Amino acid sequence: MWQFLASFLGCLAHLTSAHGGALNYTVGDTWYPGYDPYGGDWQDTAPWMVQRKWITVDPIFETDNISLACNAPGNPAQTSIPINAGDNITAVYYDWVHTVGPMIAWMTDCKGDCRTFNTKDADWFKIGERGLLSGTIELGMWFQHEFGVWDGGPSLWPETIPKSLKPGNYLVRHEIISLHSAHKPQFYPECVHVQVKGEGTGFPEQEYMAKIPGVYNMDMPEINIDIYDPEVSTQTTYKIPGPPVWTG
Ligand SMILES: [Cu+2]
Repeated sequence: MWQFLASFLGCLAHLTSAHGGALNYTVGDTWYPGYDPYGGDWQDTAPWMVQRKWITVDPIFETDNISLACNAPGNPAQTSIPINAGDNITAVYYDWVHTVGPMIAWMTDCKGDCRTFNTKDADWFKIGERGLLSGTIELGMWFQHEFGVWDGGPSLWPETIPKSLKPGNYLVRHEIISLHSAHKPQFYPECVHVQVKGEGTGFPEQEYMAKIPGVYNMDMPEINIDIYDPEVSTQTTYKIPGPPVWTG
């Protein structure tokens, strides 16, 4: 009963706070549940868990917050999603309500077992990013808006594991940045463990790499932004911050 009540309250909190995150993943026809942030600690040792632990759908506001890497507390998962280089991984969200700001998918090499990998040692590279699709910064169509469905169905965010990426254990980090509050960016990151298979030998050069936290700061006009400022609101381009995407 208490468990039921707790998760019921969790749902209410989710709806009233109007935040969220990557709750599940799909690869082909296979569905992988993520860590339910209101589902309880028993998930920490669930042998099927592929997502790093997170316990609130609230955003992170600080660009130097250590939890920017894989949310809080970010404990490693027990297992990983097997995926071939060149295949898609789709992150699944529900009830996503924010509409303005970029969405970026990142990866980092776990240099061995992801279960013992500390993201302080991570060099992250982008595998995909989605921004302003058309129109203006304030009122135009962002992928984040198009992606959010309002009928209770899942919001799907597919990205491709670069085809030439060398096999190994990696984290995939899905990050939504919401910019609807002036000068108060909101970061929503979640990480999933993946085991990449294939014949590739590729790996991105240093120019594609970033530290997280580190890649963003409040001196960046794309991050510390007021989308309602007339000088900004009418612009029709938005440069997604960080290194270029490595497509392999
Ligand atoms: Cu929110």
